[in-house]
Amino acid sequence: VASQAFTASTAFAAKPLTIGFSQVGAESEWRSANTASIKDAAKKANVNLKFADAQQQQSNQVKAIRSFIAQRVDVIAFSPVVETGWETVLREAKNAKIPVILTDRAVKVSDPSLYVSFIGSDFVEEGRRAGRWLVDYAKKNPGKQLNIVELQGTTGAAPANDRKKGFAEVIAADPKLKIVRSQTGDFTRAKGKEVMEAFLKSEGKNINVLYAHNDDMAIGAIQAIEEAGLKPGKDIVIVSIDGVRGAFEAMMQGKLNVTIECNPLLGPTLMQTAQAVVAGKPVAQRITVNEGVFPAEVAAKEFPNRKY
Ligand code: GYE
Repeated sequence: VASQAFTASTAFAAKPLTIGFSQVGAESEWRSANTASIKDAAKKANVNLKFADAQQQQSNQVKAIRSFIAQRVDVIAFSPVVETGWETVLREAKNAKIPVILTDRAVKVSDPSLYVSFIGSDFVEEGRRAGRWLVDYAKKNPGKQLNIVELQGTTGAAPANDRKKGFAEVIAADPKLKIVRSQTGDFTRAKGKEVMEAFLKSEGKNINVLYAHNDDMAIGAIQAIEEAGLKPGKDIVIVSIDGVRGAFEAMMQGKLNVTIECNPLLGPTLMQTAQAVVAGKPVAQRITVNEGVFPAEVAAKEFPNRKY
């Protein structure tokens, strides 16, 4: 239904599409892979890509979207840094009859016609997978209470909200699993390290498990754990999300216990969806991605197959 409003430009399908894309930033290995995928897919699809890096600031994204509207691009795509606060600018795009596609992260808006499609992972499910791995681990290692510290993603971001929610939902089944500290590390290595240092200072040897909303924060935290004289992956069990190369390397060194895959290679699907929308073809409002779970035991075998 939503795509019907945007059929006007179908007459010139042969002319290369112009897509304005507002990226979150360059905060993680995941993000770099996502950016590379989008740029590469645009080139292959002969799409004229106007790429803007928002440096993790919503205000920069709003500015970029307004500039795309002023330039009258064919499609606006963006990965919203946070979930809320988009109604006004998305209505401006709609009034200008420029279709909007969300990639990677979702928005919370009261009017679903403000975007045509959302391409990205199910972050709640990723959080559940992390939780299930830990519940399983606790079953195999029965005994005392397991104190968990949590490194959250960027405050207000869909993957931070949802990964927290899915994980909490699953670990609630086991009273031995308890989150003792939870704080944002903004999805970066530097912040992950800094916050883990603070956790170690206040909780000392009481920490049994680290749950990090992405691999980069886990990698930063691994450094903090080693500097504190502890063994990451052994003294502190570590569960994280993304499945980037750095995580596989950490697993092969025995420093990370499991990574839950989140696929950043959304470029080709974005280009296809944008072309379909402009051609007036119906597109799904929600496009998800298939993803796996990779425990340390399979890391060496899987490493050569990894694409990011
Ligand atoms: O997990 C994290 C990145 O939005 C799914 O953002 C993405 C997340 C990803 O910074 O590494």
